[in-house]
Amino acid sequence: MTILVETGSGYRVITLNRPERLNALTVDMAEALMAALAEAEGDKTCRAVLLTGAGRGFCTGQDLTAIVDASADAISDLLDRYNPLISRLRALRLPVVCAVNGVAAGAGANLALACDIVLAANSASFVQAFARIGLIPDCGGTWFLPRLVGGARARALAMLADPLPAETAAQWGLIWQAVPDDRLMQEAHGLTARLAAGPTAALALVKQALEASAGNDLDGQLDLERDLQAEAAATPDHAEGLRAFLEKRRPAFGGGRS
Ligand code: T3D
Repeated sequence: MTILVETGSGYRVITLNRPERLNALTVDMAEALMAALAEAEGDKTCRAVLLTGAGRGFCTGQDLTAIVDASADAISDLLDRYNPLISRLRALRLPVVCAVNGVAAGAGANLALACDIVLAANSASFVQAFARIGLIPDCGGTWFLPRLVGGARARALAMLADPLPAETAAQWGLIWQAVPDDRLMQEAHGLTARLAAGPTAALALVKQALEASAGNDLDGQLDLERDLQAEAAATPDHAEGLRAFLEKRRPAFGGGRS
């Protein structure tokens, strides 16, 4: 099995599972991931997703052994299979936490960056490895990098293809946090459980609003916020949040979503 799926209380853990190849991606694996995300979203009891890797790596991008003799057309066909995975993660109506347990290289780095909140073990690193093999960052790399770390750092990361240690990645804003290796999974589960107990519909609307902001001017974004806020305001979790505030207690969000 190229991925493993575990159902926890309120969330699912998806583990990339080709540890002998540092979880390098194959089309089968991308399709299995797509199916697992669809199942998570379709299960009303699932309110968050945690993505991680088995073994000492997170994911080293395309399995290079599979493309040794591939034509340029075959490579672009391959990206037609991977790109929907990146779009799906961004549009998923559930928060996705990524626990980067080791090296994240090539498309594997950008798979991590497509998630909502990225935690990494201190020993992990992020490598836009593409230039090492004469390619350009794909799977959203050229979109995520300048937005997360600015143009100067994006260019150096993409052109030099040097590993960026997790702690620097956190300092630069590429990821949320770097944590000691032995605390990574505990922290990641804690964060995912916290999100799973949150106002699920509102969190999905947060994703939608932030995603749209990249293509909107301020007026457009203000209009979108007004519309999405009306949707959030109509949820039982908003009513519960207000009641909890007035009653000076913690809210018990049901996470109802359409
Ligand atoms: O081109 C297209 O089809 C379009 C799509 C492109 C998307 C992409 O992701 S392109 C970028 C692909 N990824 C890379 O270029 C990274 C390749 N890997 C590495 O450079 C190194 O493995 C790392 C720097 C990430 C880690 O190095 P290290 O020394 O910690 O581990 P290692 O010994 O290189 O790897 C362990 C094993 O995993 C090794 O196999 P072996 O020798 O024990 O049998 C290695 O070959 C294998 N492995 C690691 N990454 C890949 C891989 N095998 C196939 N494909 C990989 N991506």
